Amino acid sequence: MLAAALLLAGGVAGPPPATQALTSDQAAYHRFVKDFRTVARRNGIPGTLYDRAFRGLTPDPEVIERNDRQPEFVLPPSHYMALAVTDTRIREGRRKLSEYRADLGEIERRYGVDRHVLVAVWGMETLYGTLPGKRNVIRSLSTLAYKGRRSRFGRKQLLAALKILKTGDITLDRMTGSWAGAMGHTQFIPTSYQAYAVDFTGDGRRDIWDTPQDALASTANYLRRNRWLSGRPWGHQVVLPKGFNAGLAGSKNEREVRQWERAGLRRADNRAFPHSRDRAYLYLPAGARGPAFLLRQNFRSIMRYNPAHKYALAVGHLADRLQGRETVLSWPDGVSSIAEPERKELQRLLAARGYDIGEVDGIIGPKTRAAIRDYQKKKRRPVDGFPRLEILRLLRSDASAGVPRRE
Ligand SMILES: [Ca+2]
Repeated sequence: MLAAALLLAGGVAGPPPATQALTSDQAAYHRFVKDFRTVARRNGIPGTLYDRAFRGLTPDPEVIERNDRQPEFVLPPSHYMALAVTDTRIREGRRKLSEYRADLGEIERRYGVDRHVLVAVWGMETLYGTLPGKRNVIRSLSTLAYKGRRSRFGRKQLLAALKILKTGDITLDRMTGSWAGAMGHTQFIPTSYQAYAVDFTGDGRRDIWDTPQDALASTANYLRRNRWLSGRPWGHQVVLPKGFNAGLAGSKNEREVRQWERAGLRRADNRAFPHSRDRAYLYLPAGARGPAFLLRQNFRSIMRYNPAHKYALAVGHLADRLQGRETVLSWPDGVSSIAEPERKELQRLLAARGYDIGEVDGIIGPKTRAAIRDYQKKKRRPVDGFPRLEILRLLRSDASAGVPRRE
């Protein structure tokens, strides 16, 4: 009650909805903020800084919602790649390579990490800084910290975030990030920031929020400190010989590249394997009939950034595309062949059937996915909400047959 009263006295915009659940939620939040102050003080955070950081804060309902939400489905690698390595990301990435040519050259010299990989991480994380997340990091992290399944993570990151504020690298109002507290151009969580962020520009501030050069150098430092090998590729798309034993795939079955060569693997682009004494493992994201990849140490480094194969594969593939290598990725279901014009066509056809898909922009967001799922249900197809070529074909044939719109 007291906390709720304090909350209202704190000048929060508008009274909270009069539900008991929300009131007790906010009371619990304010109890947490009060208790955590002691923890922060013990860790060297001045009380004045703490009070300023929490002034007027309430738990962020969207963070609670995102934290509670179970992933509806997991994107299979083929879909993920198609949505990640887009024409826009390639075009914008090449523009950034040219815009930051000199700085990237210096970052490469200092850290030994390939500029194309750095720009690819930047593109994957925030679309080159255009989607950095605009949430108050202290609010997001304290919302995660006070209850729910990420409260340990939230507490640890919240403390780190307060320490960053104490250093003066960033001001409170500029410390923004994603709902999970990932910050800046290349999305560092506070503890990663503390461990790896660098001041590339030499102005005394490690500014990953507004200085892309600091963010790129910080990412290079992160990768190098996570065992990046200078001058080595992340891996290669490969072609398996006929009758190859797919049981040899998997990260536990690492061997020298030349041993894979002897087993009959060759590169998809027919070039020779460099550094053939390095170790690599075989990855088959869509089974034995899909594309195959030999993954090296630098792939593992990228996975330290985000521990998902498909993420690191998208970074590696995007990096290859940025330097003009046209890797051919063919997937059994042909999904990756759905390019932007087809995605827009798919959206137009769904809209014509009465679905609310938002804007026809070629971006498969929540509304388009929901529409695809509904359509799949009606068509008695597996319901996964993905822009398959098969779905586009069905929509086209429905459209030409004049199938009535949905009610
Ligand atoms: Ca700086």
